[in-house]
Amino acid sequence: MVNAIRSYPFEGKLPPKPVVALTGRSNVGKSSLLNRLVGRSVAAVSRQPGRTRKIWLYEAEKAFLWADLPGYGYAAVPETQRHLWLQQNIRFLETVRPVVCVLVDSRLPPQQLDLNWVARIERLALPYLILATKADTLSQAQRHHQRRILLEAFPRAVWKGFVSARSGEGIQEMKVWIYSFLHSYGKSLL
Ligand SMILES: Nc1nc2c(ncn2[C@@H]2O[C@H](COP(=O)(O)OP(=O)(O)OP(=O)(O)O)[C@@H](O)[C@H]2O)c(=O)[nH]1
Ligand SMILES: [Mg+2]
Repeated sequence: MVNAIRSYPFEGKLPPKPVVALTGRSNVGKSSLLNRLVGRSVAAVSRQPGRTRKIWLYEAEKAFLWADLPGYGYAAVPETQRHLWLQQNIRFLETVRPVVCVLVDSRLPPQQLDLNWVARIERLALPYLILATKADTLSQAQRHHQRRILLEAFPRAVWKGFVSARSGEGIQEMKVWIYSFLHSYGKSLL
């Protein structure tokens, strides 16, 4: 059972659970990954960047809520709209303080926008994972190459992994990792 609960800013109270947020550039595969993670097509997906226009929260796990965010860096919406999305994403990080999944396209070198986003997350002292998406499209050689690049570009990520919403690669590992992380993170906050 998956409840798409509400969009941010919230009305009323949220369940008192930590939040794990899926963030990244437009079209990197956030909503597709969310659907795979919860095992149902609850979030809208599109080939066109800029599909997700609000921050949506989903209640699918016992221990935490998932959040699916609008992407950053989509050039085909007006600058003012992009700015608004970014401001709202930042406010969400500041107020909700989620564990942040930063999705990066596994076929591309680290993008400046991703590095800027990670720098913001680090300034807020939030834990973040790097998830290299669309891994089903990579050859073994590309994967090897990309692994090295990601290790160098994001040394302070608490976890890194290849994921694919299409093949399911990395999904279970990622979930197991998040559960165990929240377990110890929750304790460390006490
Ligand atoms: N090959 C492959 N394509 C994928 C995968 N995940 C997503 N895609 C494709 O990437 C495109 C964008 O997917 P979305 O999930 O809508 O991306 P998003 O990051 O939520 O995009 P915005 O909401 O616009 O920011 C779609 O055409 C998906 O079919 C994957 O694991 N493998
Ligand atoms: Mg989306």
